[in-house]
Amino acid sequence: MIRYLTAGESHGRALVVVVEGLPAGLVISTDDIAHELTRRRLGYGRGPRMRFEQDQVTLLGGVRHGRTLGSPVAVEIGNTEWDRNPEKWQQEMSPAMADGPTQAPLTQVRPGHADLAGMQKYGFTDARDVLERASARETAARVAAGTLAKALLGTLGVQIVSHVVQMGPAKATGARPGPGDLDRVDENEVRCLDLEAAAAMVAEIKEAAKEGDSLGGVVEAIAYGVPIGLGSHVHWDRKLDAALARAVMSIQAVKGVEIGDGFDVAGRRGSDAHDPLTWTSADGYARGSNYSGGVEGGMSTGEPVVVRAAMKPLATLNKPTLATVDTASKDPGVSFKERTDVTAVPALGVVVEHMVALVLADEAARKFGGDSVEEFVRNHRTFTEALAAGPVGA
Ligand code: EPS
Repeated sequence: MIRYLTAGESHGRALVVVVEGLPAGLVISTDDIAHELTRRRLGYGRGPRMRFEQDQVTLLGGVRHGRTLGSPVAVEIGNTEWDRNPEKWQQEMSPAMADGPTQAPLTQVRPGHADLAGMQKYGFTDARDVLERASARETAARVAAGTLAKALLGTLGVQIVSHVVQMGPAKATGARPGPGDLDRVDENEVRCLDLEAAAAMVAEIKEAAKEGDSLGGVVEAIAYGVPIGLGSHVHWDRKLDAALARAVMSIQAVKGVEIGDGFDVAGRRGSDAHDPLTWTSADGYARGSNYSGGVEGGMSTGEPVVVRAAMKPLATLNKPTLATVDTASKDPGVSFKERTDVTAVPALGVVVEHMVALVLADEAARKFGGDSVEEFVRNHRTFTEALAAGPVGA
């Protein structure tokens, strides 16, 4: 089973992630991780930090000569802000007692952010003690872990893509992209294949930017080639859709998760809400549609796994207008000003891909096991062959 822990604050020295449970022999490089981190940083609507933050990747352990050793893999993602702006951050975020306390505590908490609840829960008087970890910068560490998960899934032929389907009020229509289609996506743009919708999305972002406001939206991730039988119907905490929902909901600012056409089918009749089955001797089973998003009874069906995530507009506004209270003086006011993004919805797509990859890799490791990649792949092949030859068939 694949476990991982992330640590690190948004403006600290670095983020780190330790991934345990990967088999030996997985081909991985710092370039692979850096590539995915770059995709996460780009996307139209990001703030100025994303242009100068460089995500310096170091593999600290678990990889030798380009392959995993079966030991925990540790990845460090250095914050270039730390070195670029030493006067600003190195004392403010220093672990040493002698460097504190801060001269500039943040007390005008942002409505909708973790600030107030975090201060109340942990007994802090400076919102920075909360916001540094609540920041979506932490998703860089998850994407690094997810790159390893994607590589493992790649040995089984699984491919995961994502696209933006809604930005504020602007919605995309049209077909779900296939594995190769996303090659056409410009990672600097809104990451939407419906070009008319993409233009409307850019217009929405420009408009919100002008007003110092922020935008939410919806992304969709699709995993192709997922083996039949990941997850299980037998117990609530073994259901694949439940694991996906938890993982995706845990991403900063996500307020809704949908598997397949979950919310849409709720409004239909049963006769029009399920995926009809056919069987031919040449191709085995086929489903005429994929309303279920590739998961039935908590198990993968072999159809593409489809996960959608709704992100609220970021609570940090470039022009703060939401009413708040200063936690020190209790005076009314507007929240403190933080540099921020107009929207992080395109980046969310990349993060969802990697959280989906981590869940699917965990479930695949649980089902197929193996200490080496060779054994993992062999066990998958044996299962697939036995399934095709078995009484129910594939
Ligand atoms: C964020 C605010 C911005 C974003 C940051 C998340 O950072 P800063 O306040 O330093 O300009 O750039 O996102 C990232 C750093 C990242 O890597 O995604 C926030 O308020 O959460």
